[in-house]
Amino acid sequence: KTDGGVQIGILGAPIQSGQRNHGVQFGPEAIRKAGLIEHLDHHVGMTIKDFGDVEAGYVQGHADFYLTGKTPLRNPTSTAQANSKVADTVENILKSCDVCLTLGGDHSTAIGTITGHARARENISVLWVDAHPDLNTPVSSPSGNIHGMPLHFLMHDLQNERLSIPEFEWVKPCITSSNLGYIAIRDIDPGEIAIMKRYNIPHCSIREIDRNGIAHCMEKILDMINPSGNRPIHLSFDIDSLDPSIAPATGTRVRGGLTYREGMYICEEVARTGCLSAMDLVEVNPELSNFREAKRTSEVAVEIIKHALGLSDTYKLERHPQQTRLK
Ligand code: 6HN
Ligand code: MN
Ligand code: MN
Ligand code: MN
Repeated sequence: KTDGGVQIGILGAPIQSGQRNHGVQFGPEAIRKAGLIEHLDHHVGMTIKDFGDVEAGYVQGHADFYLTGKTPLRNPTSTAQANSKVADTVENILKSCDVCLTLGGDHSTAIGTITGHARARENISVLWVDAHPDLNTPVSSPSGNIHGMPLHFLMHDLQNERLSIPEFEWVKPCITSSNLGYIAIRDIDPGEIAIMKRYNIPHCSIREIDRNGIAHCMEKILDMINPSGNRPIHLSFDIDSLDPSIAPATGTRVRGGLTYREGMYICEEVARTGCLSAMDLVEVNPELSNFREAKRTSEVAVEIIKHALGLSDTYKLERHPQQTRLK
């Protein structure tokens, strides 16, 4: 870091083994092709460093699983091994960069990114923007897909729910219910509702956004997960939080999602905290729609990232000229 500006490290994580749709491993490529680096480059006070893609090493058709009594836990080996590399790489990137941006891949990738982030920085808070809370345990999961379970590996409160899987042993709990917040959730499994209530996990569902508006919701949720205003924020953005009409190329579409501006507003407010320290942009699957829709989804992903990094014009217009960094 030479100019005192913000250094952004970018990592691709083409992980697909956390779910069963082919194509989500092409998310990083699709987002790059939509012009990510070109859009981020040449901004005064910001340097971009592309670290390429992690080797995800998934063998198609290779399906190991654990029987949990109800559904099998799918692909634990591939998912654990790829995420272990993601964790090491994110940790490393954060040694030289202010912000690490990871392009998924499915949302199991957050096991790696949050672990790496928590190793590199103390007291992180996680803002989970998603149609789903991704809080299932192997037993509560209706699908056996690990992308619906990343947070149970990471939360202190849920360690008793973990299966003992040797490949996942490196994952240590690093977040609690007071530093995790949800926004835009609307498709929540019964086991997830029970956990959210038991541990009082901060959330603004899509219904609360309907009722109180996105501005109020962002104020509330940021205040809950980052009351002192100085914790490093991990923004985990699942593209399916947006309405499927805006971001159709994704594996678990849920109607009634965020509008385009609501999605961008969430990111602008994160930028405004000046605390963004790591970000995931996950679940873009260019194979699940036609070419035009896939392109549109990737372009929206680029916009989401730009807004989170404080590069939207609307945000710049409002920003005080004295403010440096992302604030
Ligand atoms: N995602 N709750 C469902 C499940 O299978 O556990 C859906 C999970 C979706 C996960 O979108 O990242
Ligand atoms: Mn998700
Ligand atoms: Mn989701
Ligand atoms: Mn559901």
